[in-house]
Amino acid sequence: MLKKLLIANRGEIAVRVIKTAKSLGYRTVAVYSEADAKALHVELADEAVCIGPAQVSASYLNAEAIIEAARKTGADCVHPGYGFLSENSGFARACKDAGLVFVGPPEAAIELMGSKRRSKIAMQEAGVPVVPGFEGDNASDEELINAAENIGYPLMIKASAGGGGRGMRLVEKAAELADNIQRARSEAKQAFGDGELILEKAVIEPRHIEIQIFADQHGNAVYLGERDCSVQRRHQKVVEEAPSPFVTPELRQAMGEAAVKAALACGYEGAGTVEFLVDKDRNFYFLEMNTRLQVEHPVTELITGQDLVAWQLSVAEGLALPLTQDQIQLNGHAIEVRLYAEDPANGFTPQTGPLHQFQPAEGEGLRFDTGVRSGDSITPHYDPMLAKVIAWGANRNEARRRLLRALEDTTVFGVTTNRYFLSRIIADDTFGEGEATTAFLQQAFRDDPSLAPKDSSIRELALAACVFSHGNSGRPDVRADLNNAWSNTPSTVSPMKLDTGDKTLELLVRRAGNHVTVTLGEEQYELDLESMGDGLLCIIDNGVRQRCQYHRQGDHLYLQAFGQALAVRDVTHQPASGAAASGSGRIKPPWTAPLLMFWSRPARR
Ligand code: MV4
Repeated sequence: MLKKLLIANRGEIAVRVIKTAKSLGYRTVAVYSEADAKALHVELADEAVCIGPAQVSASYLNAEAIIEAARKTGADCVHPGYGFLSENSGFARACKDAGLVFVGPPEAAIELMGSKRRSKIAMQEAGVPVVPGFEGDNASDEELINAAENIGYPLMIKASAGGGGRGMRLVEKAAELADNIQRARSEAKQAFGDGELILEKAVIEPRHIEIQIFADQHGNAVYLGERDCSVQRRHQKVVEEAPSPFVTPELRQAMGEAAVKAALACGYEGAGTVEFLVDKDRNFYFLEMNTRLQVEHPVTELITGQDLVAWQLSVAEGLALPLTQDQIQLNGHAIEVRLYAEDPANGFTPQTGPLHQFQPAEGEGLRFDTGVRSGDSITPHYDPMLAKVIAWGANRNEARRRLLRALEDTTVFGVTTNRYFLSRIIADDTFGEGEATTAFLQQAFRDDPSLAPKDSSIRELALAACVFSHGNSGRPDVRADLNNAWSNTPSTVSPMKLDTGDKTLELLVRRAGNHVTVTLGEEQYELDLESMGDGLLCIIDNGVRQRCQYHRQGDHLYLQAFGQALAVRDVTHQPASGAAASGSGRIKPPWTAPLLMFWSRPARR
């Protein structure tokens, strides 16, 4: 009987695994780097061992330190999560040698699937369709060039040791072949220490559809439907869903059976994913097999009602699969998006810094898988994914609607995120029709407003002005306060300077009772302030009552309104930059005393 599980990972997947392990009665051991001492996965585990400094090569990739942590704590099994050492056959072997059960497939299967060339040959022999091409052993340039004549164009050159789009080149015509082979070869040597290349006919605008499989130690294997991961950006998955809107019951069965054949052919055990390219005529081709639990496994869990981590632990312990193929039923539709601390308007640059507030939305059919909470910092050491936001619905549009609401109602204050970009994709008509291929983001979506820097609207700025001018942050009883302090003061006009990061804007804020008029250059915007407090601002805009969330930290304000986020700083009282900025720092505001009383009322505390 297995009793104590060490989770050789961090972040949301460590948290995810710990939750199931605990619920099944396992003791859990977290490992962590010095940068993660206060991380959620460490807090949730029963025991935790520091395995080294922040950089991954010294901690989460440090197999020896991890195995030593297992020995010290008496763990009897190791879950590798995804990434890091999860597909490292040497680590699987080292676990076994140390007397630990590796919650994953046998080393030989990991190793085989690590070679594009060998896995393709093995799959072809097992009767799994593969993309027509050439898989010669350590083929020379000349052999590749000769083989290309029979394949035709366009074709793909792929590094045998590559994967996930790395070491791949598209060649449109024969004249470009030799040069591309040379480049691909030297890149592959550089990146993987192995220059072996294969050739494949290029599939045009394919869909990426993968099959979740499970196998046990008794020769049983099943498939748990597919996931459509066609919406990708530079080989990074952005949206994943199950079932695929493109897959018919017949195609599902054919792909599922092919994936099971793939698993049985390589002596597989545990959770695996067989990736396929699917062309517009619904021909499918084996691409690669991932020998780990994948990031996007929750969508499969939501439509099958199964806990895949529980399945993994059960298979690792030697039990037979919990269900037979005909007991596996798909119910409804699930869509996952990856919420990242990154800036889509600036080339998706990763964002770091304090996460002042992170409040997942709540609602029917929603699941958040996350490894962070308010107060954590997003550091440059690790992947800046904040959460996987997953919605289930009885049908696809119900899942889309719930996911959109979840994205709009989740607050992330402190770092820029891809939240608006994700919302735009889920709301998109092409995506809605189920017509997004792997080319979608690059083609139909390339000019989307979420990908360009945007000036703050006067509407957003007016909301910010309301919060700042009210002079306090987060008290629950501001409605009463508003009525007293605002309604009874005479009408006031005051200037306000807001720094939106790339520019400083000068507003004029006029107030009469709860009626606020904001002017920015030629533009003017009016609203009635209804209530404010507890991070919620309620206004009436043209007769419509609206709510928006905010978080204030001194003169910094984070605001989420109308589906978009805004971070601004009140610089009204800041000294002008340059010579005037020297000295005490604070300069006297230029306006008169009665205004000052109202606008600069000190925060209570
Ligand atoms: C291909 C292909 C077209 N034809 N192979 C990219 C990731 C890597 N796993 C394989 N990839 C591709 N291989 C042939 N023969 C197109 C892609 C591809 C792709 C595949 C899946 C998801 C997104 C993609 C985006 C661009 C290209």
